[in-house]
Amino acid sequence: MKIGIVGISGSGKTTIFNALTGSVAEVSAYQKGKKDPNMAVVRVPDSRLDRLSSMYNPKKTTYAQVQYVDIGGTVSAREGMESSMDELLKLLHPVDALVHVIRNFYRSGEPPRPQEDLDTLESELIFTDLIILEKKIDRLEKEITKARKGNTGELELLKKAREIMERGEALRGYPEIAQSPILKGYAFLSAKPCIVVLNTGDEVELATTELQIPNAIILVELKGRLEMELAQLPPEEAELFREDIGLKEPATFRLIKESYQLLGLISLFTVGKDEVRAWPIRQGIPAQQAAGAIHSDMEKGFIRMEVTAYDDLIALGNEAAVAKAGKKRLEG
Ligand SMILES: Nc1nc2c(ncn2[C@@H]2O[C@H](COP(=O)(O)OP(=O)(O)OP(=O)(O)O)[C@@H](O)[C@H]2O)c(=O)[nH]1
Ligand SMILES: [Mg+2]
Repeated sequence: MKIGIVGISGSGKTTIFNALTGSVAEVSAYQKGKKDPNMAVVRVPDSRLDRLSSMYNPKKTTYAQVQYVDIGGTVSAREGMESSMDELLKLLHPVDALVHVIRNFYRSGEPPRPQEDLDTLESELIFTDLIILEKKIDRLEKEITKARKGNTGELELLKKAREIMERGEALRGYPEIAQSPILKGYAFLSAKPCIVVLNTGDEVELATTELQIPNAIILVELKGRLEMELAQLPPEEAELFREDIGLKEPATFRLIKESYQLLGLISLFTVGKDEVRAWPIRQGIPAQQAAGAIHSDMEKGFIRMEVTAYDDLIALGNEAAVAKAGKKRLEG
């Protein structure tokens, strides 16, 4: 499961990437001609896992993970598309969701224009999809008239998608289309779930309420540069600093948690003396498939799963008490 960090060039993508990962990728590198994407795996903070870990005292605690890819200089605000569409498509095709970073700080004297930047990239995504869509509709229509057969269901769905995008709307707001298995292979950019990160500088406070956020987009505001600097400090120092400014945890935690949800993932916990672990599973899948996330043998030989709800465990104190209260569930 991969999340692509996109945004207009110089919006602070690499800064946010560094804040998320604690790494030290060079900022402004894209402008200097470095085009390779930065990649990192980040653990998903989870206070429930921390609590379980303190209960069971295991040798090892393993967090769920999310992978981020920082894609350099996606679009230039003033000049429209800067990098070639093909290149962008190649990089974005495999990602499952997008984090769209928009600039909300002064840069070389230029005031922030978050709404304009947001709309620019949003239109680019839709525009890119429309080009692919038009070609495919054309081809399908020809096939159908020539052979008097063909996939009319697919054609109808593509036409519905076109209607939506011609109104300037992204497909992600229409789950029945965006998540349709028929269209999955196209990997439409505007169908990918998206979080907008308003990257606010220390010097300007812009009310987020002024931003018009398209449907089905989650907005997270954070101070990218400050968070990056904190993420690069030794943890104890960063914590002291945070206490000083009244922050309980890194602002990026919220972004990581939202990312995890955006991917449609929830955690299944396993506990024991050796390891307490959060396993990412797709929300809503049956117990047997969930067991498969832990080991494929467990899915094959699956009979039933005994489940304890986290809240019951915390309320009653231990597994025996949960069993005694008749609150263990059998699933599958
Ligand atoms: N004041 C301020 N400056 C920031 C902030 N975030 C990033 N910058 C500055 O903006 C410039 C660009 O930041 P990057 O993180 O390299 O932006 P980018 O989107 O990765 O840029 P490209 O990869 O070149 O497209 C750098 O000089 C950063 O120091 C912020 O929150 N506040
Ligand atoms: Mg960059």
